[in-house]
Amino acid sequence: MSDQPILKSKKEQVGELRENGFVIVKGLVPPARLDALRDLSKRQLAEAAGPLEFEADLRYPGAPDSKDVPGGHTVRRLLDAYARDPLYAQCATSPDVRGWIELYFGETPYLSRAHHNCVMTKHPAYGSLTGWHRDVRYWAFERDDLVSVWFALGNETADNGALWFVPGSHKLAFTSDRFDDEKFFRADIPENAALIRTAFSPELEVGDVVFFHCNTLHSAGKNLTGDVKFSLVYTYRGASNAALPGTRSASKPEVALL
Ligand SMILES: O=C(O)CCC(=O)C(=O)O
Repeated sequence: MSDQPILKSKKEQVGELRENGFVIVKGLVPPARLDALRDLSKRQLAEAAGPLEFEADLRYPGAPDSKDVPGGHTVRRLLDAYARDPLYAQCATSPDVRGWIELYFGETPYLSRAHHNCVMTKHPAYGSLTGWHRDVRYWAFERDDLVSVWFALGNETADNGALWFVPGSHKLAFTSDRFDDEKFFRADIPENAALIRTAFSPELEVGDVVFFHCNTLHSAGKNLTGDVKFSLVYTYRGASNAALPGTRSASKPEVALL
């Protein structure tokens, strides 16, 4: 028997995304580019290069209460990755990413610069956990059919705050009372808790990429290790699925992946 991993075709990977709501793709980003992206992200974090989102801006569990207390300037996101350095833009629009996402949508993909479009930095101290949610909660497009692409710039495990997903949850219809006022999926409702028990946290190796649907329920824990975790995240839509005029989703020019 061979020890070689079974490599899935792009078509099979897209099928897995459709079926499960997420799929892990290995080796989509060349190692040299990954090293450069990680070094760049570390540098930009050290320089506190703006625009930034701070943990204290969102105050999720584990975050400081304000910017005026210890840890108040812990960065959660290096925002607008696409514009902050050509290296990030190249990654977002690379032929490999475009080819993959085009196969999923079956039409020209567009990169949203209004959603995600950031490097997430999860810190051991003052880094927060993110509750169960669907990414679509604050987005407004003609259809709920967008895909987020998460590039692991280092290894990601449950210990350092990796993502958890509820397989198949992108296909489920929920009444609004299953979510709280901030559109987090309520873990105190028994039916919700039963679904959450089916969640899975894929271990990511540096360079792994997760594609996940905007309706897939996911969460992420705190970083219990000693090192900051870096992940680059972008969101794409198909050409026929426009952002609704006047919404935040339509607030920034998008990038067509031609
Ligand atoms: O890394 C995390 O805390 C999760 C981030 C996330 O799910 C999101 O920003 O939508």
